[in-house]
Amino acid sequence: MTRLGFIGLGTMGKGMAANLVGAGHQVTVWNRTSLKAEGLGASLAGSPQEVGKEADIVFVCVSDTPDVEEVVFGDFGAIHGMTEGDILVDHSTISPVATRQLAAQAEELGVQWVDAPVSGGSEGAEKGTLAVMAGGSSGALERARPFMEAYARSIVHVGDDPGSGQMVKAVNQVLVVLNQLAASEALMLADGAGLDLKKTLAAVEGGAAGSWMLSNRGPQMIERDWRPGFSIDLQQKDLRLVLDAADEMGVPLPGVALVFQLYRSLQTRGLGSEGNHALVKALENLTGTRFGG
Ligand code: NA7
Repeated sequence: MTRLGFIGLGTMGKGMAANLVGAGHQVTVWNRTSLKAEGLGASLAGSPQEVGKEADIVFVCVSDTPDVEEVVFGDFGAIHGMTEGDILVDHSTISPVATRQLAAQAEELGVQWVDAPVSGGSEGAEKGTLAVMAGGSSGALERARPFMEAYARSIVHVGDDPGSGQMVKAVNQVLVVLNQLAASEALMLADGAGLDLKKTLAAVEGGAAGSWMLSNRGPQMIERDWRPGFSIDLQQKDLRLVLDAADEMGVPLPGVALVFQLYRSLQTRGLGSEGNHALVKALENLTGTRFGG
């Protein structure tokens, strides 16, 4: 039986780990805040290193590049417990450039690295319907795939080069935030016109204007429910990665740059922990009006 490990039980990781346990797999977990492992039904390790020792495949889902470096290569990092032939699947969204370096470091120790960021929000993690964009060795991905199917509906190998998955996630985030801006402007217009927002949404979501963002976050926006499926702070971290990558390549992304600044204005107002659909509040702040409710 393949032994699994999971490091990082945040909004995304907890749902994913719960689905692995629910599918009957043997899972050893570690989270910096150990309380979050309660009720999961997995064995709790004392360190990421212990997870590495107890598992053949280690999944990681933490916030940002330095956090992955810490839980994998830090003093008590997972890599120190892993052995040749083990696989590390990184579900965090981090820098594609750093991913190449981390994968090379792991490779030197005989550990294969799959960069496999996800999309689908907390709902996707809980319901097991995430979309995974994976880069790195296809052999390693195929070994991990049957387990990942516990929380993912779509798992696409996008390239053999480490970091390809992270680069596709950058592409994904361009689409996510521009859809979010479109949903925000559209609902502001409908609200300004005095339209029934729920009926407006129902009328347009099935046509060419439909999107996951509109159907899933539109109703939350109308209710002014700003609980995060994905927080503004993490969204902003992703946009920084997108803009850095685009800048390096000389690709202009004017729409993303605008959304980055709008989210920045919300962070400055102390709203970084709200959901990314609170983007509409940046538009409200332009006019001093209040949307929906
Ligand atoms: P959350 O809900 O903010 O969770 C972040 C997780 O990462 C959580 O388990 C954190 O532990 C953990 N974390 C963050 N920094 C560290 C360090 N330095 N060391 C150990 N553990 C750490 O984020 P999401 O679950 O929504 O997203 C996770 C990733 O998927 C992110 O890259 C997204 O962009 C996509 P804590 O519980 O705070 O102790």
